[in-house]
Amino acid sequence: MFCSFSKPRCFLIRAVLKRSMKGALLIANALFALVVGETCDSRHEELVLSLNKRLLRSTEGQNSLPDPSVHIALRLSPHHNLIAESKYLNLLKSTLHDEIESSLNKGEHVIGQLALYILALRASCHDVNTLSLTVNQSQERLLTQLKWQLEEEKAHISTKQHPATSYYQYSLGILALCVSRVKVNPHVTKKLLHAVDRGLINQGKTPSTDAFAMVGLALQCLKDVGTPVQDEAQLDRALTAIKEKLLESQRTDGHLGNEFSTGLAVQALEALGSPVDDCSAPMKALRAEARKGSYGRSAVLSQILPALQRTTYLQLRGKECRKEDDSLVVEVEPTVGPTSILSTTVPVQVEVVRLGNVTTTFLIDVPFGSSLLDALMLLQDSQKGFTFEVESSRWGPVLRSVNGEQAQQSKRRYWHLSSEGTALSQGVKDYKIETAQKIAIRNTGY
Ligand code: B12
Repeated sequence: MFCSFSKPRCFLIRAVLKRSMKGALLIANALFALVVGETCDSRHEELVLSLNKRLLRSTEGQNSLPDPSVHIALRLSPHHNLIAESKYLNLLKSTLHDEIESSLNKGEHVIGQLALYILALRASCHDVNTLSLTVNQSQERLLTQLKWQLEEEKAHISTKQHPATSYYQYSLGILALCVSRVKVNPHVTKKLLHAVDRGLINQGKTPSTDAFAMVGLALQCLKDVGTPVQDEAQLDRALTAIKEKLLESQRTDGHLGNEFSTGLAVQALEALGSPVDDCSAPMKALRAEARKGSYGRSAVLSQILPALQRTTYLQLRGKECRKEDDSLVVEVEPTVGPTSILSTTVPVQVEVVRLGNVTTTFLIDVPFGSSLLDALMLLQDSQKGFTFEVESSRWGPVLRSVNGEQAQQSKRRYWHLSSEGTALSQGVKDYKIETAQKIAIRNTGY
């Protein structure tokens, strides 16, 4: 009966024992993590709660346009302040609603805003069918308008080989219909699948992790509800390709794409069945960045919070809004003392590349830590022949015109920003100048 370890049968027994012990150890570890709620970071919950409160605070006394993605993030959270959320929803239903209606009447493409608005309503379990928009004197339900917008975009892709907006917004449109349980035209889906196949999911001219994430969320939603598509295998291929792109986009610091796309990428991976657990590198990177204070802007935070809470936009489909925790309180923001004015200045070279590659270079010394916007204002005031204009957006001011030259979105152009040849990952107001550098502002097509 004794098993001598030299016998082949006993080798087998030993191997099986070893493997099952390893398995048992893994299971025991997982159980332990579950029981003690291990997160690899004992202050994970505390951080998430403080970000949640900060996002809630951003909705108070605001006089700019309410942001539907802020509402979605607040509603996806397990902690709520139901009164504040309901006030914000009313603001969306008045101000944002009117804004979308007015843009549609001007013939502007606002598919992304309309989609986010519908997702925000869904996040509060509001019956989307009770709301309509009056466009060119005809009143139509929100979802009907969204379907039309998608049809227009589909036609635009057929004639111009790209949507009037972007595949990011096109996907948001598909996602909003899918989450609202409205059938998506298989031809609309087909255009998106083609774009994935042909490598057209870009921001500007470079592949975009954010866009891959949004496309992934939309396609996964279609897959989950079993929406009929023309080619099932093509859908599966696209989902696999997107998952790979998202995983490949991981940088050495753990971020997927960059600091600002990691939130959406984590959310998409979660939805695509490749969960990013609390101990993973992207989650650690998100927490580290949040602690550094990089996610101060509410538009940014609204894309980070769902990821840190391991929730996804796909959950809006089955959201019931019953028995919700109502414990979230807005805390008074700690007052920050006056920032010390540093006397050090840094030299900045600003290179403006206009249409036709006409290049002009300006030099200016700016106080250490100035934003690029401050630097451009100093340059403008210094009467060296530099002028500029910005337009406001949810993400802050967007540079629109330089020395009288416009880079219009309607013409698929923008002023691309880079420092020492590397594209900036923030806009003019958030990017801070701490070292001598050459900033290039180039009129670019996308
Ligand atoms: C598509 C896109 C663009 C397109 C927008 C045009 C179009 N027709 O769609 C183009 C190529 C023009 C663009 C430009 C830039 N973008 Co961009 N963009 C996006 C993307 C992928 C989707 C935006 C969107 O459609 N949202 C849905 C709609 C419904 O929401 P919206 O608020 O109406 O969207 C508008 C604004 O977001 C605005 N916008 C787009 N990008 C940026 C960037 C900044 C700084 C600002 C203020 C506004 C802005 O254009 C959108 C369409 O009108 C986001 C990704 C994301 N995670 O959100 C990045 C994103 C917003 N962009 C980003 C950046 C950094 C830029 C640039 C600064 C890049 C550069 N180095 O030049 C420039 C802006 C330069 C300037 N002139 O001020 C960052 C912002 C990060 C941050 N902390 O501020 C993001 C998050 C991407 C990333 N992960 O790095 N972008």
